[in-house]
Amino acid sequence: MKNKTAFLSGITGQDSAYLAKYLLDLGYKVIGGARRSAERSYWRLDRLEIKDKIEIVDFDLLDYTNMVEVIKKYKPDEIYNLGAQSFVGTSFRQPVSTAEVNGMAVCKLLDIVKTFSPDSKFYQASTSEMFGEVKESPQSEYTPFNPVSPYGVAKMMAHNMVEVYRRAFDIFGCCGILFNHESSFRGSEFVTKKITDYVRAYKFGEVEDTLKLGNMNAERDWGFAGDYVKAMYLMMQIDTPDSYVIGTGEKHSVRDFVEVAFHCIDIPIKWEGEGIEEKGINSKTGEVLVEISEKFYRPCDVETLLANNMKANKALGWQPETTFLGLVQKMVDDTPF
Ligand code: NAP
Ligand code: G4F
Repeated sequence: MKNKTAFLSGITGQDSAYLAKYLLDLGYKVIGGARRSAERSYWRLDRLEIKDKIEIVDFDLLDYTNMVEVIKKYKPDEIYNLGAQSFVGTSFRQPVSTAEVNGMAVCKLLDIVKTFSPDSKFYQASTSEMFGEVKESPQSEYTPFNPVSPYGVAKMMAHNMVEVYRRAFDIFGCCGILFNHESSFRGSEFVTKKITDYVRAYKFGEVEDTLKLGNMNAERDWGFAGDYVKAMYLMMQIDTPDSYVIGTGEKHSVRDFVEVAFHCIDIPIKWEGEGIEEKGINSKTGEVLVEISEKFYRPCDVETLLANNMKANKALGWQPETTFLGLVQKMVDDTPF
């Protein structure tokens, strides 16, 4: 039997690295789409030693002609649309480009699939950020969306569009409503990576300043990216395309995350002060390690997220394998698995 072909947009990102490795190990031919930049970085693929096993092609979600060319040429068995402007904070400063890449481009890509490769299965990277100011807790596939960021609004448009193309045009379109998933491959601006990079630097005596953070009360359902890409794959293998919530069912605040990360290097943290005056202190030495900066607050924030992953558990047999402590430890140790 011929090996299946998978096309992954956003091949330079965190999730594509894990998914590409997973699919290559299953015998897939993997084609990775990367947009042009002054100097493309494949450090994640290099760390996994898979860069040379992937066919890299130019692919920009903002260029219709380019998207047509790639989909027409490869007609992949499976398309995983993982490319996006993925940082919520930036979406408040760049709402238009975020809407173009995360929303409108997905509509264009779906139409290209419908026209040039209607048998391709399509995976869309939807997000728990669409739940926004949550209407119920925990959140399932039936919880109404209520986004509070341009990122969430754009992703909701893409999500709804996939569901329309599934119903109206019979496209095999799946949406993974993924809750926050992290790893040592996470981009450095995300809060988990920012914290764990600091903790590791502190361990090696390499910090010169305190760690500055924003909303410490925000709660997230944080899981391990390596576990989540398996759910993406599973969604594309069952007979009927659908949308699934993927998360751990456990939530922690940013403050908890800081404590657990320092615990990984045997430093107990105590907290003093409130709001902008709050400080995280090394309780062994009295040294101030964490301070609050208004710079890292958002105009609106999602205060809490918690997944109900029952549907994925039943239909896909998926469940997370990595514990919260296991995830934080991997990040502090800077190990991808
Ligand atoms: P990531 O590490 O930020 O990767 C995003 C990728 O998209 C990068 O390869 C980036 O390329 C690419 N990209 C950006 N603009 C593009 C454009 N105009 N055309 C083509 N590619 C473009 O994100 P991730 O964490 O792997 O997330 C993967 C997907 O899942 C994203 O769609 C994200 O929104 C979504 N998601 C993530 C999470 C999470 O917790 N990680 C949760 C839910 C949903 P450059 O390297 O050139 O910037
Ligand atoms: O790490 P974050 O930037 O992730 P956020 O906003 O939840 O978005 C991530 O998860 C989404 C899934 O729900 C994805 F769709 C999205 O692509 C991305 O992967 O922030 C997490 C929380 C926020 O409440 C933020 O306000 O941490 C809070 N926070 C507090 N201090 C901070 C900081 N966030 C960042 N990035 N930097 C801080 O200093």
